[in-house]
Amino acid sequence: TPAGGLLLPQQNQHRNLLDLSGLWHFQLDPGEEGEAQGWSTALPAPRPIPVPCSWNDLYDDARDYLGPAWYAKDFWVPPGWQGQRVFLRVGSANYAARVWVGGALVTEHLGGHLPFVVEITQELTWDRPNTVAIRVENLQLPGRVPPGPGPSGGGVAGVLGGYPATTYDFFPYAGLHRAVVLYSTPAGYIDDVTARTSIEGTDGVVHVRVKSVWHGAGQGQGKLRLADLEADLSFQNGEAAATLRVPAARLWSPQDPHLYPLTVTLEEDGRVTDAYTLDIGLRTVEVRGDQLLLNGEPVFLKGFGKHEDFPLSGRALNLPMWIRDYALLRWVGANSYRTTHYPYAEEAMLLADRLGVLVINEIPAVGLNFEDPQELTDARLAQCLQQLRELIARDKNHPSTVLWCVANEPMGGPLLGTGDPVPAAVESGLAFFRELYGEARRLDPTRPVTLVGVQGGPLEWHGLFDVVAINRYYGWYTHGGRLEEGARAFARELDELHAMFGKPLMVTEFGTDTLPGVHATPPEMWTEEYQSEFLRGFLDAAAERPFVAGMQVWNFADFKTGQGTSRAAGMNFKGVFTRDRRPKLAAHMLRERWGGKGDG
Ligand code: GCB
Repeated sequence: TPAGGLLLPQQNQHRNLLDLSGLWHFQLDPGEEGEAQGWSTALPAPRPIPVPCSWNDLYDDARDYLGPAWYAKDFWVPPGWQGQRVFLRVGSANYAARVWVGGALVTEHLGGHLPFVVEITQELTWDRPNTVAIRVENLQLPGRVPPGPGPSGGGVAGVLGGYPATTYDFFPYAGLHRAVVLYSTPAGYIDDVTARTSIEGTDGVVHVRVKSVWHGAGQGQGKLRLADLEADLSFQNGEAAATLRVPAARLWSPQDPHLYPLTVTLEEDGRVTDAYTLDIGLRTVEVRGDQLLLNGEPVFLKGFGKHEDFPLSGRALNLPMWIRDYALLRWVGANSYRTTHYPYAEEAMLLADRLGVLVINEIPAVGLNFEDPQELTDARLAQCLQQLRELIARDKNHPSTVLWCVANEPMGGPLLGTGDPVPAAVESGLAFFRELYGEARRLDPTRPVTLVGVQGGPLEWHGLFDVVAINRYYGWYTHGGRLEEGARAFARELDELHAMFGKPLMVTEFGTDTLPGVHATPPEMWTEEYQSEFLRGFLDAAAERPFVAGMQVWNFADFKTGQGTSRAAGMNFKGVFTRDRRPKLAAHMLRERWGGKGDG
């Protein structure tokens, strides 16, 4: 088993990669009989399913299904891989997974949206096909993250109602949402690379730590290479570090998202035995006073909260969707988004690096409620810590990630100002978030960390973080139909929060449900005019306040939710684009305001 690195697998002259995406066998297991019946070697009545894909939109009986389901596929390992170590990497299994190869249980993993890896060299056969079986189970349980509906109800979504019941406001899509790949490495291999960048004068400084797994004594040599720069790596107990200094560096920014390829090699007896290349960006992010700085200059995040959501493919990697979404971000003049409410596909992160998009990168901690019993809170903390470690391991080298976010709208009592937060819940949350904040900074001291707060929620929690991030719906969930009053209440709260914390402040959600094609003047709730005027009012209030470091509209596009009385047709209609990416009136307003360029 690897030491824990989550490097994106790559093909080169030392390593191999085989993507198992495509058609797999699939079977629901409502009676939970698959393990006892040996489904790990063959499914008795399989239907075809694509991987990656959510299962929900494909078969009627799968839509609202909660329970285990099995995926299976036969594969050959290319003969040229013999003598190498072979690993299986699952990009995302939502939610709990167990994996068998050749009928042997090889690993288990809890939590969607993040990859896991297991070495399967010993389990493979070379003279006949191998079988991989993955049991994916998607129960909404209170001790998980995101939690299933618990003793205190269903969080925000509990208030909204909804079927299937969730603590969050999006459809509980499930399945193998990203690629399952096989890859091979030499016996001694590069397991992890951490590149941290700083700026000194006009130099870009790259400090690189490498972890390797050696078949010998854990010592060895290697090299770092970036353009024509080179440094030696000398491993002690599998670890080595070196620093490169790039003179007259071309810094990474949304205006010029320049990437430098960084190559790490291992050597034995002067011969290169393993190599790994990643593209890095030279840039810094920091908070100073009430400003967020990128490369030492104040930066403002214009953009959206998003979802990985599209008809039929559900929450799965959908490259056409991503390419279109990046084109539309450019069209509308946005420079950022938040990965609401879970980590997005690695391909999306690579594109953000390349296209110069700033990402607030969030773990799947949505629907936390600190009125629940302490043992649930403890179980959730353990999972949040695991998800944070996995996310930082996966995404730490992406220049596009400028902020880690450890939770969305944790609850500590009544919602939306209908009562005061509950003191014991606030205390419990303080201990929880102090720990998460500390872990994020320990794992990655180079990026600020935030928590996204709900309207009317406990303000104390924000004090632990580098950036104050808030979701506000004055004019929608409160002050309905009264846009001006809502905007004034919003502006007042901005000033209060600034006086209270003196930190950069971001509005990470603000928006209204908007049925495309429905119009009214004067604006009325649910119409395109109302959305456009609501967003304008919030943007105006923020524009007068230099401590506001970002405005992200909720949402980029309409998205699927559970069924309920407050979500027409099982959709959240707060998108400025429809689910099939057609602009509403607000998209044109934003484009004018944000100086959108290009033709999408
Ligand atoms: C929120 C949540 C988001 C919901 C949104 C809404 O505050 O963070 O997940 O979808 O409100 O539309 O109510």
